[in-house]
Amino acid sequence: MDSKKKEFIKGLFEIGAVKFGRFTLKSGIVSPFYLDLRRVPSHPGLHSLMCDMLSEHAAKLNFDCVLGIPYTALPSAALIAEKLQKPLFMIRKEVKTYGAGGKLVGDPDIKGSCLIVDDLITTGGSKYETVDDLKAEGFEVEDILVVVDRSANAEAELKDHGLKLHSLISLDDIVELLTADGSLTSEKAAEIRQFTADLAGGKLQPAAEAENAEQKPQVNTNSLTEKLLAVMKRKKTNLILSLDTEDPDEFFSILESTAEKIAMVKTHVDIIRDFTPDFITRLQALSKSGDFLIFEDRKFADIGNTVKHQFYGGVYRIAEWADCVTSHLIAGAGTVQGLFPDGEDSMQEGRPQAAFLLARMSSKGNLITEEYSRNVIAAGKENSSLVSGYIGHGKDASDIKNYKAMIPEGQLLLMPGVKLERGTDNLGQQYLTVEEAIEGGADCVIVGRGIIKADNPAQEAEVYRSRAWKVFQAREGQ
Ligand code: S5P
Repeated sequence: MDSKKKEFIKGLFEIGAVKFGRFTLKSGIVSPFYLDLRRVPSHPGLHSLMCDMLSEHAAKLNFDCVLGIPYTALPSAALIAEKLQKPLFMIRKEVKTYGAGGKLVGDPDIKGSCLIVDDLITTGGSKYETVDDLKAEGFEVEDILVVVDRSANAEAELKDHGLKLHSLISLDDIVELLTADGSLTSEKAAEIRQFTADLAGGKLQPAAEAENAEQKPQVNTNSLTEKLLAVMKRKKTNLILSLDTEDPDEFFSILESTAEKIAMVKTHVDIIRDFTPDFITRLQALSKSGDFLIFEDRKFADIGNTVKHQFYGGVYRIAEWADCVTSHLIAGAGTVQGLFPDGEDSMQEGRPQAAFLLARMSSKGNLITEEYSRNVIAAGKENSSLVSGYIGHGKDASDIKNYKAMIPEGQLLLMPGVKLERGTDNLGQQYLTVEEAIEGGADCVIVGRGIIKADNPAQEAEVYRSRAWKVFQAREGQ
């Protein structure tokens, strides 16, 4: 795969134009991936890369004019036409019932062979209407150029109709690259391949209109969740280290020695003594080299406007470096909406970010009621593009199971208050065992003093990692 293709696919993933999870297409078919190239023109760098690639490809073909199918492909068709100095046409989506001209927008005196440009192709059939419209207007059509070919057999199908399909990338290219760089698990990759094979084999029948239709996530996953799950799979760990120390030297010494054991490090950045921005630079470098995410346990709780300042501004500028954060919902869903005021698009440089909501707590005498937990989870489900899951706890494994049953598929349960043995501290913290937490349904355990106060934190982290992962695998295997 050439370097432009690689850069383009990574860019698509970063801006959320490619997502993995469970998505219901307009046809009702549940798809394990989601492609939305409508986002691309809003990212000028990525858009010009895409249009360069399209123009390079188009330059090798023989045609007289260019036609873009609305809406996503219109700006790309315009840029190709501009670059190659060919006449541009567009086709109307809505039928015009008055004035001159039918479906075609452009100079009616120009004819010739027309290159059709579109963003996606799922089935060959979806392009015939445009081909027929063009022919009815006196054009010839031989070539169709799309950005992503996500079909299994559109090329062959179109060939039978005398049309040649060209694409910049295929779904296979996306799956291959994102699996190689660890953004996608091999299980998910296999699921996607199976899905396209089933689609091609007619086992799943898409409605023709599904192609450019609004695809809405059915439940409840988002890119940060996928990224966390990919790290967990890759490193075989569902351990989150809660590194609650005031001493930055101790912080980094423990983090360096435990990095390979953890999926995320949970920080309370406001307890760090003599905080300087260097702390963040170092933390980010380690997160990259050690392949773990950064989870700032800020427990936002204020109205949306205030948390916006707390997240983006101040000394810590948490939004610039945290992959995820904790938030209460006592002030209502406005709190998470304040964290991500433009939805997923407010996230930094396309880096996925999300919140975990405190739906239950581990501390004795906390004031959270069953009804409150339920309402938090309902609001988290409503905002599932911003909420990856919940912090929770329970009396025992069976209590956690009941709680887990309330959590929608696709969202995660993270559990603090976990040690190797049950117990309490002298300030009301209550500990369950690793096994109780995971058997009950926790997807990750959050462990602080159990590891950082051990004589050898690295060794202890391995004990927690292996115990938690073993139970998790046994549970997931069922
Ligand atoms: O209910 C909760 C929620 C959280 S995020 N109970 C908790 O203990 N936590 C956090 O988990 C707490 O702020 C601390 O950072 C960590 C538990 O640390 P430990 O030392 O008791 O394991």
